[in-house]
Amino acid sequence: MMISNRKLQYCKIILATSLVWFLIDVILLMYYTDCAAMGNSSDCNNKDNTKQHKKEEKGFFEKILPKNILRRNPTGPGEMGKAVVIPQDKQAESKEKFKINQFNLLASDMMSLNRSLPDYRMDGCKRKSYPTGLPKTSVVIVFHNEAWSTLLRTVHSIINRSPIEYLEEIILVDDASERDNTKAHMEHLGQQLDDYVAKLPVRTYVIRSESRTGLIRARLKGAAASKGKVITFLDAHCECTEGWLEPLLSEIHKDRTAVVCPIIDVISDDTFEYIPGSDMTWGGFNWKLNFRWYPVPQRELDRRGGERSNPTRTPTMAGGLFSIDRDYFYEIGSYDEGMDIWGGENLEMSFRVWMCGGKVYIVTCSRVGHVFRKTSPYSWPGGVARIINHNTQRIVEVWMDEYKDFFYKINPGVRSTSYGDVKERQSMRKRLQCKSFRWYLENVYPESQLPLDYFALGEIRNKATNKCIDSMGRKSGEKTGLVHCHSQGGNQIFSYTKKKALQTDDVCLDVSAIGGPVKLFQCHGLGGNQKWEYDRQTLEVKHVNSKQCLGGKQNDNEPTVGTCDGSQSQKWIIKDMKW
Ligand code: LR7
Ligand code: MN
Repeated sequence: MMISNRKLQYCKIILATSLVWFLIDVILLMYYTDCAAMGNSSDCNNKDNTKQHKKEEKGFFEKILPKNILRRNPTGPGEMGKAVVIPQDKQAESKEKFKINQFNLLASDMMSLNRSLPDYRMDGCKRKSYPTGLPKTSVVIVFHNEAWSTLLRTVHSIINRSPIEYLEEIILVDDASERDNTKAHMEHLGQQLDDYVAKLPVRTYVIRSESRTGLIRARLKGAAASKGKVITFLDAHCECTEGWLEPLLSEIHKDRTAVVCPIIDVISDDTFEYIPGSDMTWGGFNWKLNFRWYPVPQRELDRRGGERSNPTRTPTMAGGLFSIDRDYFYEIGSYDEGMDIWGGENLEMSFRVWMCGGKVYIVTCSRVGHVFRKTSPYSWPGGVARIINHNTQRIVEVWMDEYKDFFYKINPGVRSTSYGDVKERQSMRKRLQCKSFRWYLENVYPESQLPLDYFALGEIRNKATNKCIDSMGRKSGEKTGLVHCHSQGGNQIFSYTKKKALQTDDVCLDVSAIGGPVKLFQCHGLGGNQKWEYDRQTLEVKHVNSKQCLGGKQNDNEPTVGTCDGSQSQKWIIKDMKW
């Protein structure tokens, strides 16, 4: 085949252009391929700072190359969000180091502080355009004994993936990390950290608390120092992805009473693989007031107009990652200063914001990764239970009105923990003219695990055996127990709800076959296999679908269902029936 001269000329031009582009690529890659685990190396430090001086040049390249190409180093450990593979001869070391932070520290240290991540956003998000002139944010990150590489990767990911004009500053609050002989591996959180962050291209500084205050008061300290129009809180082991900030700021720009969270993706505590989370979950809680993810109900999907890139209204937030207008943060009562160390502040803030006129959103176009740990690495002065019971009682006493019964009855031991004085928080609630908890359940969270109306909240006692139905602390899908009644509540607390479910915590008595078994199953609120008719005259508890009766025999340690026969074994006392 003949190729015309003109075509040949054309090919040459294309070839030459490609070559130039290739060379630019190579040069840039050499420049931006930072040292893996550059952590302590001052070389890398300097390299980072030269970015600042070469800003013009970088700006120029950023215009012609997409950002993610600039930072791509395809061969490094963990790049593009992949799992880090620990070589055979380092396995033992990795296991040993896991204990320090309760995540694979060696894997984190092997990765670049600037590791690349794919752009996980939905198409609908990539197409969105945001107004210019969004409010600036201060980013507040509190930590106690955090690792260098996770902390600095959080900081780098903010700087790398936010429009610089929206970053007021990054404030690191060191909640009295233990830089002493016993915790020599925390030495990096002192002067070394100050020196490192001083050279970053965004104003970043460390505030230190004299003594351990817990994350809630540490955040208050950071917030007090902040200068931005917006405050963004992050945990100290996060990675922000491309375009995470604009959608958050944009929602606050539209409505200053919006408290906005990104989708929280999972960074594996084992391999540091970046695993995108679902945009179809929202925040809820159970009777014990543990925060839980649940599927977004159809009602809310419809409200979003079926467009998944629109923000989801969420009943509660996870707590660690969110942005809020700074003035609004204070207007609405910031945080409860009486809360210690860890836990509960996220539910407290969620209830407060909704009940006092604000909104809580998950902004599905914003994604930030977080290292989820199975256990916590640090100490809990006075014990985990004491701290959590203390904080949780402060929530229920201030916010939950009569619905606090659920919490107390399922946690009978809690009352022995003191929770300090909540008068100030209660009068703040009055001052802000906040709505009732019932209003919250009706309007914000009708799918809640707390039944809005119920006939009873207590034990279910069998007449023949005098034994009680007991969840045995088991999970959804497992059988229920029938054991000696201890009258202490806890696992023997059930609610007979207005929807005629027999519910304890977020599980309901469920029968899916004639003759049983009686299992615990996630409550769906739709009746079906979870609907029971209690007859206060005959004392029978009839499973509506199967028309069989709940029964309990002396030698059985679980309740059964069978043909209704009017025997004592099929009679039950459901105490405290309200209607
Ligand atoms: O005494 C302490 N002082 C601190 O500064 C204890 C902790 N901290 C710091 C800690 O170093 C970390 O940066 O506080 C931050 C949160 O503690 P983590 O990471 O040990 O706990 P977590 O990830 O389980 O925390 C979740 O629940 C907390 C309840 O108080 C907070 O709301 C956290 O911000 C929250 N984290 C998230 O929402 C991220 C997603 C997890 C989920 C669901
Ligand atoms: Mn965390």
